[in-house]
Amino acid sequence: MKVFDLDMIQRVYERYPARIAAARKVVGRPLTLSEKILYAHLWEGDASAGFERGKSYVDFAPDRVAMQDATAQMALLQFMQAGKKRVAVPSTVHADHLIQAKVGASKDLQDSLNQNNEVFNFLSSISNKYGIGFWKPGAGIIHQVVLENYAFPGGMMIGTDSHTVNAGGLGMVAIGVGGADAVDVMAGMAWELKFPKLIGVKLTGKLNGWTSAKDVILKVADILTVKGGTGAIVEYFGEGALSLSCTGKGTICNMGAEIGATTSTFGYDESMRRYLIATGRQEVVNAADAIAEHLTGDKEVYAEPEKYFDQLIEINLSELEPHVNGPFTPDRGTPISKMREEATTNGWPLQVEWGLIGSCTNSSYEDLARAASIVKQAVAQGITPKAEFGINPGSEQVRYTAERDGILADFEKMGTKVFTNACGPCIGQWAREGADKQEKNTIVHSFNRNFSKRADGNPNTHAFVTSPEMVAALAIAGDLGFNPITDTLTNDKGEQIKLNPPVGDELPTKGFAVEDNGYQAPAEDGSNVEIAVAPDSQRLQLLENFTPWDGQNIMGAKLLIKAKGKCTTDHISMAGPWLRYRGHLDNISNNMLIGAENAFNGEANKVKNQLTGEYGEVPAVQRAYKAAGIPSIVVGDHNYGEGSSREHAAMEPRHLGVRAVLVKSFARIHETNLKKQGMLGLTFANEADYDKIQEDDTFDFLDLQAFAPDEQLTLQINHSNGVSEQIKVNHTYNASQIEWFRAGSALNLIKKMEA
Ligand code: MIC
Ligand code: SF4
Repeated sequence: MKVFDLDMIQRVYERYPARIAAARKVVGRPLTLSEKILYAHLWEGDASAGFERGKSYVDFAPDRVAMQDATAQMALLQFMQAGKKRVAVPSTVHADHLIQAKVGASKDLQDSLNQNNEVFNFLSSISNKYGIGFWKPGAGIIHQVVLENYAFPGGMMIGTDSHTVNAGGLGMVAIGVGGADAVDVMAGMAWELKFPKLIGVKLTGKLNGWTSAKDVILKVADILTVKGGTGAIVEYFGEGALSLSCTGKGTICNMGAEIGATTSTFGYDESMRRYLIATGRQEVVNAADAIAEHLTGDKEVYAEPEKYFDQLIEINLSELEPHVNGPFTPDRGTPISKMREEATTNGWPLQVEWGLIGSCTNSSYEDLARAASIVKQAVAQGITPKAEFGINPGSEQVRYTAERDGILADFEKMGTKVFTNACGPCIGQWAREGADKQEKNTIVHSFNRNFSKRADGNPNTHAFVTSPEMVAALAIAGDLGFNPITDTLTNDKGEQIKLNPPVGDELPTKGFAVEDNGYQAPAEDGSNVEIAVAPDSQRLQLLENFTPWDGQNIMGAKLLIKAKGKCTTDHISMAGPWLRYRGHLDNISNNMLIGAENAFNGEANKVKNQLTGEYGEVPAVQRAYKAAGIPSIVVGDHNYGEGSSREHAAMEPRHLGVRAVLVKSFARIHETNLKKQGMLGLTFANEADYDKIQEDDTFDFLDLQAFAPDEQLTLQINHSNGVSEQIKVNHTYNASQIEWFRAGSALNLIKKMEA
């Protein structure tokens, strides 16, 4: 097969030496890999000045864009409005999120095609029209398909999914964004990002025994927590990094999303060469080898990293223990040797009911091979697995090859359900039997996120994240406290069996194979392709412009909800069953904030309607404010909007008339999404002011008319007892972002420029 967009990759590499030389001049010291990639992708071309990390807003020119079905709908509905004929950079759409896992691949995929026909047709024809490659349902999970086909060392891409960062495994700077950001790049405009801070992770030693690449990131997540990477690129280096496989590096970068990192990356090395060659991209290797020195950090940097990174972490792979993170948050790490004790102390059910292997994080050939080696031992030794088992291969290429090599057969011998090459249970597309009974139970999976209700909708499911091989061991044992390094299992003859550590080929010895990879190339000239959206469609809705700011201070805004604690994008705009409305803004708005905990009563989806004094569901109460023409605000806690890139979490409040979101701190993508959609995303200047917010409060923005970069805004809180107080709130809007707010949205501004 032909390498996709080889000419683009060669062009990027051709200009690398000059770009790096310019960067060296302005920065005036050795460069990290992250800086090289960033400076090589400046919108202005050769750097004319150095940037301040964590401060400067910089315009970049990413090389490509990736979108998945659940976010592409909104991204492309917006792109349609930008008035362009064709996308300006190579772009792809991947149908992976909308496919449910129920009985197994062939039936599930067919059911999904029937149910989502309208959406898939829309995505396929709009891709065709605008020159976008379309990967059909069943082709695989976006990030695996990107790694296999599109990622290249030293490249820069953005994608409408937070795990776009997976491509760091092939040495890219790949960043998750909202659809409106993708529209900028596809429309041929600059893409803006605050120049990231840099966290260095030095890996020494070598993985062994039961430890895998997943444990590196589980450990890093434990150290940095879900917000420790915010605004930073994590750059991995050291001898330990060289010993990891390319897909293993992908796993580590993938879950960098869970620490809020802008992205993560690794320098170009042998593992990447091997992977590129195995996936048919010798030409990319040839091109990369010619400029290899620019595709990794400078020697001086890695010799004295503390001088060049804002923060430095060191992990010795030789000493790293397998980790199991959870429940309910991916940063709660427990080494397997401590799990029994931790679980018992915290009342986590020890009995494991399901083991799931897959998701964009861990669904490579190597992942399946290593997990299969455990399963095989169990079958051979007469050990009956105690938990149920399901797998989602990452791509059709991986599935086909794994089937050829007998890996899937190993799983099937143990009664494993092989689901479609898609996200499946990872995003709540899992028809788990009995989940509606809401029983307290434990599952283990190799995914990246384990927020409450995510996989099966049951708030009492305790989901734990671990490596595929550990999922296999724990599911076979049916025991969360089982430590395969020290413990034994009883087989059907009553013998005590110790499992050998996992083994598995990094890449298939017979090479990858696939019959139909599921790719649809776009038309050369798509100008005649019609995009039809039925006016009465329940799944798709053409967008209307958001109204521009009227130039007045917002006065008399009601408090819609004061959210307490973790409020991820899953809480703000739930996935699972709601994925079906991702192309219909009004319909999906009925899930707005239904998962958020109301700080005043501890309940979800129950807030006071200040007009009637009665309690109602969040979307309904907000619709009442909207109907009455009354603005409102949302108040939240730390790391608000953590998780997904879904811009629905920003568009829904915008659509329903919420004007501002005021929180202690934001997750990066969500904050940008709010800005792009013309909302006010604000933070408390004094965190303790969160406590001042009462249930019956109304708010006046006193100096919005003077909204300016680096200037605080003043908010007057009017309590129902007649007392008013003023607080200061911070924002990170620069001048052009303030223009988005004034215009009503970034898209309104693009349209204005086109007109
Ligand atoms: C996720 O893992 O939460 C998702 C579903 O892939 C999201 C994107 C989405 O909500 O469509 C993400 O991570 O960005
Ligand atoms: Fe899909 Fe899960 Fe990966 Fe998101 S995290 S892209 S839902 S597999």
